[in-house]
Amino acid sequence: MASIYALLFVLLLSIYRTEALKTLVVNITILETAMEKEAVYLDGSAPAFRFHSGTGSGVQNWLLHLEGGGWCSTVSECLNRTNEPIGSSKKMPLNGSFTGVLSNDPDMNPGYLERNFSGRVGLAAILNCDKFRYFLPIDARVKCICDAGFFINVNTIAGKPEIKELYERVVSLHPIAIAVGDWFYEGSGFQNTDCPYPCGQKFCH
Ligand SMILES: *[C@@H]1O[C@H](CO)[C@@H](O)[C@H](O)[C@H]1NC(C)=O
Ligand SMILES: *[C@@H]1O[C@H](CO)[C@@H](O)[C@H](O)[C@H]1NC(C)=O
Ligand SMILES: *[C@@H]1O[C@H](CO)[C@@H](O)[C@H](O)[C@H]1NC(C)=O
Ligand SMILES: CC(=O)N[C@H]1CO[C@H](CO)[C@@H](O)[C@@H]1O
Repeated sequence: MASIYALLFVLLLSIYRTEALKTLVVNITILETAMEKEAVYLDGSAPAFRFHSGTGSGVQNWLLHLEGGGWCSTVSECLNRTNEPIGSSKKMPLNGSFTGVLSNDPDMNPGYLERNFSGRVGLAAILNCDKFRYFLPIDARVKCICDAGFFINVNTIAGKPEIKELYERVVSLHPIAIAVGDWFYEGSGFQNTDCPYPCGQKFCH
């Protein structure tokens, strides 16, 4: 009986501890200058990030977190995203909570003080790790952690090739997005397939 009470006590204590954990609230920073470099959200709004500086022994270390879920595979799905934080910085909450691996509470995040520069997300971490490396001092230690992004090309339990179809949609939609971007920013030959002036003005189509 005593051990049951002890267990209950530990359980209650851990519930209390979980609730007592501090939440780190961090404001948004909107990077208007990046728009000159054509780095924009899906809806054309300026890119945004949240930054909280390290402390103590972690002051020189960085943890870069890329938000996952960047794919949209149809025009309507992509359009819908322009109304969500994932597709528009205008829709991002002004402040957001840093929890889990981003938390500054050692109880919630034991590795906090040792954090080093790393990216966490699926494919974006795999595809961009070398690019991040390139921007950093040669002696910086870089780790990229991929916590998602592996898709096995097999049918679902219901017998449907969902992953294959999703990839097909993403791959066929993507060149359209590049073409529209190039056309808008007068970047490449896509404009040459456009109709001539006066129809050639931006947003004319
Ligand atoms: C976050 O934004 C709010 C509202 O604009 C402001 O009152 C607060 O001082 C900001 N916090 C920090 C840490 O900048
Ligand atoms: C887009 O949003 C509308 C309204 O919420 C919803 O009915 C529709 O299913 C969404 N379309 C896609 C492709 O997600
Ligand atoms: C976060 O921002 C909302 C408004 O967007 C505000 O009501 C709330 O007080 C803010 N929270 C903190 C902790 O700053
Ligand atoms: C956990 C880990 O790799 N920590 C390293 C982070 O980077 C600093 C140098 O900036 C190293 O001293 C740590 O060992």
